Amino acid sequence: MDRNTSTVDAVIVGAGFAGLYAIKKLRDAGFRIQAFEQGDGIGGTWYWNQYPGARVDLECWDYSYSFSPELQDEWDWSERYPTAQELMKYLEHVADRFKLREHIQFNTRVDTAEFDETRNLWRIRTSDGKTTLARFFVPASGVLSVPKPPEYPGVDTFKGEAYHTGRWPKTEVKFEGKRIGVIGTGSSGVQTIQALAGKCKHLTVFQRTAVFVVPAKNHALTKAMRDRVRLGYAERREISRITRFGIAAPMSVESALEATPEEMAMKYENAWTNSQLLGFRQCYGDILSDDKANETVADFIRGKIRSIVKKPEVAQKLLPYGFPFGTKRPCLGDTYYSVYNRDDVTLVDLKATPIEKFVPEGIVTSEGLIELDMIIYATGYDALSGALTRIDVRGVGGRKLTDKWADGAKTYLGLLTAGFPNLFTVTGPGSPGPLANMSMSIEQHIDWITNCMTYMRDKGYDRIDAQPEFEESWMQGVQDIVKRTLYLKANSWYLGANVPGKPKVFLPYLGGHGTYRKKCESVAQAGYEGFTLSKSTSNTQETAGAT
Ligand code: N01
Repeated sequence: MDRNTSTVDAVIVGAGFAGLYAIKKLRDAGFRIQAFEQGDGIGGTWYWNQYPGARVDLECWDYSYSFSPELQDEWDWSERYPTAQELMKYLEHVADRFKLREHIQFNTRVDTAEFDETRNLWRIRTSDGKTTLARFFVPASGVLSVPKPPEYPGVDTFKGEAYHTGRWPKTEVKFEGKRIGVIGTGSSGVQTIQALAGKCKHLTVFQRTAVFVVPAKNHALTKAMRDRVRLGYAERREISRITRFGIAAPMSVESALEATPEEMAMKYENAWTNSQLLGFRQCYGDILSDDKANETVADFIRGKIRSIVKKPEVAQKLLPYGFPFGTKRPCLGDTYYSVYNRDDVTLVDLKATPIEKFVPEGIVTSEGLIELDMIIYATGYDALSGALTRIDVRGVGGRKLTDKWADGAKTYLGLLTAGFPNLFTVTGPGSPGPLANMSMSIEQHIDWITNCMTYMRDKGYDRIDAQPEFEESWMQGVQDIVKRTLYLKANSWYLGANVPGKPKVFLPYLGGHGTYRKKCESVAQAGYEGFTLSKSTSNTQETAGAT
């Protein structure tokens, strides 16, 4: 073997929440591992998303690792929804506390991954020109990590500063005295807009689709608050593991259609006042499955928007229509709607006045030129499958992953895709992924993967592949579940609808985190039902659950 090639048990991609936990779990289980990270530091999503106002929208108690009670006890969060900077500090602490850095090669991109069928090894080539041979390939590269650029003529001709929220520079960006345009009003746009209003000369928001923004009610945490949560933390985590969204939030089973107007008004007022991401969805069991039930929430929030935004013509543009509440991820924000009462903020409704082109001085809409010094693209991501399809992955018979996924990504259980043995996806297509608490989902995936690799090592197997018929049936199940909901009515990134040319297939499993966890456990207990396990040396093959 030449000096440029090394061999390990597993290659991990990424040093964010998923990558760090994969490094810890697999190393502790005795596997030799190598992780590659494109950035020059720890943090993954939070490393790249240092845009103004960036913070998580799940409470810190839930959006954090649960694997170590000691870590849980010693880390003091400062706010209910920590900033990207605080999350980075937390992840850096985790990396140092568990001595994970030594396994990570920074500033290194994985370019290609090719499966060697004769030896059941992945041959992984990286941007430093080196090759790593690995039995297992674990891309933990995130579900929202490939920024989607805007698709307008002349984008490159703009002479001012231009940034994507998902690739925020590490150097300081100055806003004072500048005319800034923000394109996009999803979670990233909403946070950026709130943070920049009043901090620059003029802010112009280019809105294609108005979103539902519910109050964040972020606040600083006191010692008493932290102590209170710690008292019941173990139980909170246990409950989270069996719930639909991976957090301990009770979901009502009542129908909104059977509620009296007074009851409903009280519940919705309470959800607005004591807000959190799931607040409205907790109120009734049919909000995500029945149009009329959903409209009661949508209507309530539209009423709030009208009451906050002083100019009726601006309020009108901000009213979300055309998709049910919750089918695009709702955003959290405390000042979002009131920002539009400022004289130094302008809202451009792109449905009425579309962008025609970019020019050196700014953006030309159907109403003329808007001069800008800076443009911020909050235009989202090629979600779920994007990070994996950016790598040139070739499986059995040299088949490209991009060819296999040309009509939509397919996996069995969101864990393996047939024809690409020993490649484990983490919170990817076919898993609850972003529709549940990501940190809880990540731990569940990595635990399952580690147990599976350990089982294979103990039994002498060196290859695992998903059986195509199980994969088909799993993905069919994913589609069957979503058809019973309202999610297909929105052009969301869950559906790939935000990326021109991407097949429109709903990728997350909507059956719930708890149900999914149980299914994964039962598959493992049944000897990895639906997977084929084999040994290259003896050519022994075991097909679990073959029909
Ligand atoms: O991206 P998005 P995001 N011209 O895809 C618009 C997580 N997250 O980065 O709706 C004009 O949601 C697009 O318009 P439309 C969270 O899961 C979490 O904001 O497609 N506009 C939309 O308004 C979130 O859901 C946190 O019509 C264009 C926006 O850009 C996910 O990441 C913070 C356009 C994109 O919204 C993604 O959020 C941030 C174009 N050509 C992110 N192309 C927290 O935890 C796109 N748009 C708080």
